[in-house]
Amino acid sequence: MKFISWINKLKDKLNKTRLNFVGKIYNFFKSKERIDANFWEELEEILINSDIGVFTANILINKLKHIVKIEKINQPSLLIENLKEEMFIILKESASPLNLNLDFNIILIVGVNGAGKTTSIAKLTRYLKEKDKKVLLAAADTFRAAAIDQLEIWAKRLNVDIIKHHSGADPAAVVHDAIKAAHARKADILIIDTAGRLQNKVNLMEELRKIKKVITKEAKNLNPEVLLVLDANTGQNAFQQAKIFKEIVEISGIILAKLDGTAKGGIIFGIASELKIPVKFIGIGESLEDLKEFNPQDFIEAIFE
Ligand SMILES: Nc1nc2c(ncn2[C@@H]2O[C@H](COP(=O)(O)OP(=O)(O)OP(=O)(O)O)[C@@H](O)[C@H]2O)c(=O)[nH]1
Ligand SMILES: [Mg+2]
Repeated sequence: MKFISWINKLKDKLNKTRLNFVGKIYNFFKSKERIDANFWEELEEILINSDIGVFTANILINKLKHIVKIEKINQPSLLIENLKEEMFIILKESASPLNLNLDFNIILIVGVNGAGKTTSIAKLTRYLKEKDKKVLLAAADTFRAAAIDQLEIWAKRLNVDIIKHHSGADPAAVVHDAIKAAHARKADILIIDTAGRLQNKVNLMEELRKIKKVITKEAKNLNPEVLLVLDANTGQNAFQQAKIFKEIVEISGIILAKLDGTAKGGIIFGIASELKIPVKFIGIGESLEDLKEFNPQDFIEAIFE
């Protein structure tokens, strides 16, 4: 019963992607009578327009062409299940859960302004608290004046400690103090909020490099989870951001925020297949419970049914 209502909620939240993306695919497959050159061309166009990206659209088309040849399929509508299966495989191959097995872990949150970093940190804190983890927050976005206050409000609401300096302080120094505090207070997980000024790539690179250096030094070679928060509404732009951040810092996973109310959910396939970065969580609303572990099976069910 619980499972059914969860899938329904996900379906509801992914409504726009379902209608605009998979809905178009369904209509197309149903309207076509033959599988010919024209069919492949039009399918490619639909996939590319759905923010899946050229690279991934071509992978899917080639796989379907192969299936048509091997299984001698001649009716377009018979191919829908194959497409669904291939899309599932793309997501499944890149899936990888958050590493929670260590005694102590650090999650570094990066992403451009307004992507949803701080909100996702609050949601992630709630998620981890439910797993009985002791969470500590570090306000290392010292660039925007209100950023520290915003994180502090969440910390109070969630009843977790926060390490902060004044606005304008060195983010790496905040991280240094936060790691020391995390050890002293026996926290299980330290989550670090960062500033997302991609406009100045050199500064950002320098800032993240310094933070990583502090982590390596203070946390004894611990390999942090580096989660990039992307706003699903930005479609192909989110893809470009992921590419740029990947050049700056080793990204271990993605939080795809704001999947509710966007028709651009197709971007998730491009990220998984072309960038090979696992989507670890999806954000499907503004409240604390609106962050879900990404489950490829549920996602495919929700957009295809
Ligand atoms: N609908 C919806 N809104 C979201 C989601 N995640 C975040 N938001 C909203 O997006 C806005 C920006 O979120 P923040 O968490 O402040 O983004 P940020 O990346 O920390 O922004 P900066 O600190 O300015 O870089 C807020 O109004 C959030 O409520 C989501 O999954 N769905
Ligand atoms: Mg923020």
